[in-house]
Amino acid sequence: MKSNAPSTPSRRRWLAGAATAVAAAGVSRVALAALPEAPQQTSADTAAPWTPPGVTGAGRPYQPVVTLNGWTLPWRLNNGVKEFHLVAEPVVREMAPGFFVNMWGYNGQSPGPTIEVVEGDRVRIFVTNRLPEHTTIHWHGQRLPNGMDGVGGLNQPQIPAGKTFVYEFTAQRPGTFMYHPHADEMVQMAMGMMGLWITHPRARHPHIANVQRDYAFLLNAFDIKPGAMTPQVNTMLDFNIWAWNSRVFPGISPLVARLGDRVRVRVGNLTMTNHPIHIHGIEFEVTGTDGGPVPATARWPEVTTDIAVGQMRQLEFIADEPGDWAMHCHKSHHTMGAMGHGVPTMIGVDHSGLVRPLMRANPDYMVMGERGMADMGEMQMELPRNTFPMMTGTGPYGPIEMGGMFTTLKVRAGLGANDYRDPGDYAMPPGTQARPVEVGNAPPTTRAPAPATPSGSPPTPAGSATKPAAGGHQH
Ligand SMILES: [Cu+2]
Repeated sequence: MKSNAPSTPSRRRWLAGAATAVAAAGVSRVALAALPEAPQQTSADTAAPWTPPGVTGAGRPYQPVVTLNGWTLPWRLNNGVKEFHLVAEPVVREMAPGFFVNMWGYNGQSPGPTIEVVEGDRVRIFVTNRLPEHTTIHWHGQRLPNGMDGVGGLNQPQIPAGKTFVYEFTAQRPGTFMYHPHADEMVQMAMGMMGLWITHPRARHPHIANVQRDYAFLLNAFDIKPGAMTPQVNTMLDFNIWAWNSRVFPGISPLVARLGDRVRVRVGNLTMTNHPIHIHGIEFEVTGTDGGPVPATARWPEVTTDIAVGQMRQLEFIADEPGDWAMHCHKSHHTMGAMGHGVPTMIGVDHSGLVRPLMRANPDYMVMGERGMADMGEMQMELPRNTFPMMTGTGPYGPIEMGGMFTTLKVRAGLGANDYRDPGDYAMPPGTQARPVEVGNAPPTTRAPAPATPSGSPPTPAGSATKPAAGGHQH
């Protein structure tokens, strides 16, 4: 029998069983014929949420997750087991329009596709290694047998280049998880190898609300010299490209919500530093971590929440203010591109006398930054090939002066329930926008007089403190 002959269902079942039996030992050529398809995604657009065909899994139907500039990996059902096929391989990711980077990822993209299952599902994941070196996958945050945890050398032999291994376990806890290699981790994660895993609750869960929109993305960072295409993999802290799902603004899709929707945003951090994620216009609560859902009594309102390295946070809010609201990492360097990195500070430096001689030596010489650096957002300076400007993204009123870890939350009335399309710029009701005013003959500003000391007494000399008199103990 030819190994590529169409398999009968019973043969497929038998082979899947055989593949499980040889977990951590490589799958034979014959068994490969029974592998589930490994769909590829080449577009960096946000894919529509994936709804399983005809089946809703082990539990009730769920609101599927929308992975920002990503997609959900389809599965096939094999004797009640959801089977997935991840292929670890070199990919080219377009991080922003015209900015292409050599990465390592899964199934054509970095990050890899989101795996989306229901609590209690039996899950079998085939992992084919098409990298030039060995790899493994660790299922961050999952309850599973020790031999499925994916730490190369500790829990399993590494998956050699060219081989396929299979992982199998039951998705025990509902929540948001991540996956990434636990093999040559520094290099493989610096190259973009990571993905999201969502487990929906099987039944109504006391600490998990129904939401109308459910977004997910990973924070990741790269060190890519301007003009280069391949990240520096040994960088420890000095990254220059700050990304969400390996995309940088203006390459990041907006989060679109219908007015009044309850919105969940799942954010995981696989960079080398923490990221305070800030959303304008609304208040949110952290309703879950990779450790599980947070009871309502333990939540508090926030507009920024810090997401430490290796952590995942679920933010939830009611989208009850229409508009285009900024949403970004609050570390201001993380909303800048590579060209803002390592530029000398020139504020207050008058180097006008130097410009002419410098331009004689270098006709491309430019004066930058002596009045701040806002000009950089407008400047059409010639960039090295294949990078993106220091500040970038343009709104209806000019340059937004943000790139990297930035996007918008677009809240609109009257959207369709499953309409995730960018609704365009927000039309502000008349009279609700900051505007210039004519100040006429405004009086000149004067420096306020120094405050008088109480009852005209001389200021207390530095270093001596007067103990306030305590009531009832006057001396
Ligand atoms: Cu940040």
